[in-house]
Amino acid sequence: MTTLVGVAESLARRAGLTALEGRRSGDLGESAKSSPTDIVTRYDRLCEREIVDGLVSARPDDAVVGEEGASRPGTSGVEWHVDPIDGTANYFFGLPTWSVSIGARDTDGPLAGAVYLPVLDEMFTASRGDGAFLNGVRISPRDVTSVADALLATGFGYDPAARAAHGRTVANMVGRVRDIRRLGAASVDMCFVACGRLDAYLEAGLNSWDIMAAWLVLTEAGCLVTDFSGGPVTAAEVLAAPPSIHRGIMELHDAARTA
Ligand code: LIP
Repeated sequence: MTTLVGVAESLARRAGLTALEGRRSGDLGESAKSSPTDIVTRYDRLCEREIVDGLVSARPDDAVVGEEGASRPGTSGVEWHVDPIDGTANYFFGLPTWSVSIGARDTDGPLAGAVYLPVLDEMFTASRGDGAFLNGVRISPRDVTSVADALLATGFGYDPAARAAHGRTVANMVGRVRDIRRLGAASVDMCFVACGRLDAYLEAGLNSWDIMAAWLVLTEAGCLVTDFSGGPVTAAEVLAAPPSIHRGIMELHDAARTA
């Protein structure tokens, strides 16, 4: 029987190849979604359809929810959260950091997940209790001990007021860390913390499909993933870092928000 992570991995790879072919075709069929800068392409929809069809055939009793509208009830207690293209703006502009993100959860949290970066041919995978992997090799975060040394990543979401407020917060933080990156895909930021390419990540206003798979990659790699107050993470607030700097990043963010 194929494992949950095996299902996630093979569907993420297949959808990633579909999206890559779409990119090469040059006709992305894009349109605006929640705001003029929040775009969706024909390939977001096509990849979601491919993934949902694959889940229905491999796991007919599971529930599925997807960024482009997929919503299917289930009876097994397992729920899949699918972002067919996380980082659609990057995809549209031809930047390499976008992913296909597929995560499964039950009532105890994330169970299995795959985040696939087609341009880089990088597959991040995790299943609960079994560690986190990049292309089959176990990963862990960088050994960072001070906030001042940390390379932080963040994102801005699409709500204009929230973007402006977060911009001010980030301006208050940038002088206190090594530097700040905005790569443009939450799942990629999170996986990059898990493998030590970044040291910490924080963002507000995400959705379950942005974080489900990468949340597990992070925790299985040994990182802490919480909300901005150190409580249980929700899509509304994500703060991920190795335990050595998690509290420090949280305190810095808190001070920067109210400065
Ligand atoms: C996007 C993220 C990005 C974040 C946006 C959005 P999409 O996902 O991954 O980093 O800042 O709020 O959620 O819309 O490209 O799938």
